[in-house]
Amino acid sequence: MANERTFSILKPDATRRNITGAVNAVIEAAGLRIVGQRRIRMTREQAEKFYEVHKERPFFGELVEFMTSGPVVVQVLEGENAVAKYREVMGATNPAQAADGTIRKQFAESVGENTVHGSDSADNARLEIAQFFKDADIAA
Ligand code: 3AN
Repeated sequence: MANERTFSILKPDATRRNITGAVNAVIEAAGLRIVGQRRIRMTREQAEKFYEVHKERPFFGELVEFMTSGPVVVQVLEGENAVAKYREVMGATNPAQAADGTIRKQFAESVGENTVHGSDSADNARLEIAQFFKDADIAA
């Protein structure tokens, strides 16, 4: 698998607890390079668009509330097989099921407040990156 990019969000529970550096250390230790990074306050419109695939799910309202409840750090990560690698480093959605050493096992508070987002495919990574970054800011 060639060099690849994925999209990451350090969620409001991470900025609130001042652990963004600790999470970034795990990301970098796994061999992923942070090639784009910006701390933002997501608008309701941005959060609803970002999580559009989940809009019929019972937790959608709660998810949008949470993602707009405080600052987030949006990131572009690069590395060998970055999409799958980052999913592995994040761990299972529910921290109770996440493997030892994963970000969610170490830091996540609950299935909703689970510290990080990572794209689930290379196609979604491209779309998600385009929602939050200009090409010129993340040029190789
Ligand atoms: P992942 O983030 O591991 O790809 P998804 O795509 O199933 O997981 O869910 C997207 C986000 O929705 C999760 N990161 C989590 O914040 C939230 N979420 C998923 N399942 C639940 C749930 N049962 N209750 C509350 N929030 C949830």
